[in-house]
Amino acid sequence: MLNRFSRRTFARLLGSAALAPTALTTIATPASGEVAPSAPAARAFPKGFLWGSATASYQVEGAVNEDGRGPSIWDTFSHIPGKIKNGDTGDVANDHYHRYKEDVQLMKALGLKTYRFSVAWPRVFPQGTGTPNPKGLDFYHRLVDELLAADIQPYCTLYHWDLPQALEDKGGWQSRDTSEAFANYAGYVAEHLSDRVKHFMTLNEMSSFVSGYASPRHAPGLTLPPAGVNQVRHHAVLAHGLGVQAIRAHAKPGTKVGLAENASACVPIIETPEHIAAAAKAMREVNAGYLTVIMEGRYTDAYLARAGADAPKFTDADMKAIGTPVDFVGLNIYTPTYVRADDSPAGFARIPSPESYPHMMSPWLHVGPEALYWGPKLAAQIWNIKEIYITENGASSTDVLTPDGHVYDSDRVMYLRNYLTQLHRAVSEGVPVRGYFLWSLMDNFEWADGYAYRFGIHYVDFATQKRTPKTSAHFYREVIARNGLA
Ligand code: GBH
Repeated sequence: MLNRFSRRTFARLLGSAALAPTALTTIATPASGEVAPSAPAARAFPKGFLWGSATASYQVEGAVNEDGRGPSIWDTFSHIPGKIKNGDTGDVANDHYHRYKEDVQLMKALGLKTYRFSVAWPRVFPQGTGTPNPKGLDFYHRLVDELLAADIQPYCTLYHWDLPQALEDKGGWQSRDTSEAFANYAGYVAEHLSDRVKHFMTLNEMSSFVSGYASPRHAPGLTLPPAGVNQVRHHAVLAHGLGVQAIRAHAKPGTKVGLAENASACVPIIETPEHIAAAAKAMREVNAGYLTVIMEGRYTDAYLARAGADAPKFTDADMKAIGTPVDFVGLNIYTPTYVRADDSPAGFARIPSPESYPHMMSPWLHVGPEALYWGPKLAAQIWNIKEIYITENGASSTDVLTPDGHVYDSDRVMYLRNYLTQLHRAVSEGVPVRGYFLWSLMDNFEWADGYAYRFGIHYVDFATQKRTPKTSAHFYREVIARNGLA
């Protein structure tokens, strides 16, 4: 699996004292006879490719009771005994609310071109609707200013799952009013930040927060019957559509609007024309309740047929709003959905991952680098998308801090190199991927898994809040500096 660069790297690693931040230049400095650093990277990305990293409000901010923030469903949920591994909560998390300047310096040291963060709705509207709380928005003004001073473009997500508890008390995403409330909030934030933020994403991973109404793992932890879940899903896509319209109505001209969606990235099991055609069919149908309805403005016949009597209730006006054209599409891609051609009317079948399938520390995180090729390629083809970002990609690991203060996360480096190689394959063919956001800048609150599963390229000691760059941070810094993989 290791390519030439990595063998060289690891050979050197074995012989070198350590990958200390200073020693790291050792990795970057070519030994005599090797390619000079000024030579173009062997697997170069297009000029101006936006290398970024991502986090989300509840996962990093902490400061849950400060400056008038209202409670969110994740505050409530994480305080229910037994819901989160080790009884963890996001009360303090990475204390990013107070340490954002230091964190922007981490980004700067990496050479990030862009950073994706999310706004906590209950900071801005503590009750979800009604009177805004200026102190809450001030934090994002400070953060955006700090990013711009460091020459890092802010990409802003408006909803990364921290619904104001006051709205949940009135039905949350079961209620259509929540979709309207979201649009109001989104328009308000865009109005105030769009003089400096040029890219907004409405919702992060609709299927993930919709799952909070179908299973006990995510907030609010309800288990509704299928009709209820389908209605929640409809309200999610409706919130997106109304949000796009509200942002356009209130933002400065030139503001771009999209979303960050974990559409299943369908991968043909074998790269032959028949399996590729099956993967394209699957990509539309598997994502019918989310990305497909947003891109097409209608539910597919098969989706409605599958739902039968449990289909969501909707109006023509809803569908028009949902299908409001977006400026870009963000794809969060971690795992592949393998597909094969078959003779069924659908023309495809999904292949579940065998028990033995390689995965990262999170059991769901199956490793399939081709997802980063086929995901954006098929999406661009099917919906004629002109601007795509990989809004998340990354890996969880055990990440042991060695006594000499290093984290040699060779598993994450291998994961990233293999995925980025497939992304390179896509952009080389002209798939319009403009940027990539690595999840995550630093270890953080991993929802139901608490702080046990680490996704960062910076190690965080949650007792001291010390951040330490892992080997993957040094790897990523090299990728960014060379705008390529070797
Ligand atoms: C993203 O979710 C999130 O946007 C981000 O906040 C998160 O930290 C990151 O990825 C890493 O997880 O546990 O079997 O019920 C990734 C997609 C969808 C994966 C929900 C986990 C739950 C599977 N996630 N899924 S299970």
